[in-house]
Amino acid sequence: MRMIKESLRAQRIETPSWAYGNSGTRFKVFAQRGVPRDPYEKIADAAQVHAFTGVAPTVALHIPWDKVDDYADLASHAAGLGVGIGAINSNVFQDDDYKLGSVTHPDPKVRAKALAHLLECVDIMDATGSDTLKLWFSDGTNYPGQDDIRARQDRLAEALAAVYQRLGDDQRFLLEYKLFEPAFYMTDLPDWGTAYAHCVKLGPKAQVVVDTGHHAPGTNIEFIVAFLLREGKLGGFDFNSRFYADDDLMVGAADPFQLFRIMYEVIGGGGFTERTAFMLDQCHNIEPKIAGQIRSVMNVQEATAKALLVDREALAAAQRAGDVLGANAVLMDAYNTDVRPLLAELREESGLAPDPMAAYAKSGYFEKIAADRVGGAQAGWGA
Ligand code: PSV
Ligand code: MN
Ligand code: MN
Repeated sequence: MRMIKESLRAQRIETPSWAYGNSGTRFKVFAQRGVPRDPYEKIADAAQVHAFTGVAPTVALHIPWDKVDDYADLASHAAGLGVGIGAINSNVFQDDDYKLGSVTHPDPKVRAKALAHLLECVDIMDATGSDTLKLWFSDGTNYPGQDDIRARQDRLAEALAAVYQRLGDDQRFLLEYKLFEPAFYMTDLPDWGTAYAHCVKLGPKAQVVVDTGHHAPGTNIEFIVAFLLREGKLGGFDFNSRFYADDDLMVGAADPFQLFRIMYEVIGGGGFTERTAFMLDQCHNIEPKIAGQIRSVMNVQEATAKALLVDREALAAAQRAGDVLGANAVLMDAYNTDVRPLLAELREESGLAPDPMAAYAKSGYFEKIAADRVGGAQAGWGA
């Protein structure tokens, strides 16, 4: 139990700046009271999540949603609040120029513009001390014949190589794939295999990030995790839940068992280290933002605790003996354990309140920001 507690205490979960702003669907963005008006306030909210959970010490930025004049100043603001800047997320999907793609666009001028943005993101990493760049491309086509699939792969490879060249010694990029949306016929980076192949060609500073909402229904995500870890190519996660498509709901809400299975593979595959980025990529359309993030962090902690509880010796023995039911029972025993008392105890041992949700509600922070902040900003996504 001591080892399990130590592992849980060392866990690091990164929250996304865009989770704190107003968001919604393409039908409606619901404005909430108290949402941040600028990146400085988003970071202040992220610091609250860390203050009550103790395991969320970094916040990811999305550029240009979090554009500021002085990124070093933003990083020191974060440090002053007890958090750091995590992954820098690029954005080559919201300009009119990108209608037919960004780095895969048929027009070299648009490709050059997209690449310049990606390189600017590395400059922002330098200024903030971030070591991780996250690349997601909305590139793809809507109709067969619209553009040449292989030529687009060549253009993608060229851009990725240029970004890779620009990375410093301690920096890396995480390449994100997504099955579909906004492109509906063909996506240029649709799956882990495509992302993996590009990363393998480039080298160790290119790794794959698994966004749990980016797969076809029924996909065995833990298999992907196990495979990528085995190849040294799992860079991290964008955690969220989905019922249908890229729903961006709170992680562990739709399928806590899947989250447990993923964490089980992470731990077994040696991925439970600081080299794996455990990030949330969620939008809270109808629920309160900070509380939604706290709940999500707790869901990841619970899945992790259960995965750590698996009796791996008993499991290996059952597997060696070909005991199908016995092996499954070992896994299910861990999953069915109520780990909430363990986590409450752990928090108290670290000087935190045992129930972060209740402690945050009691803190009065929400009432304060609701009174202070008028006209909060949109997250940028889901408009
Ligand atoms: C795309 O759906 C995505 O998952 C990428 O990570 C984006 O940067 C993010 O959503 C924005 O919410
Ligand atoms: Mn994502
Ligand atoms: Mn997504």
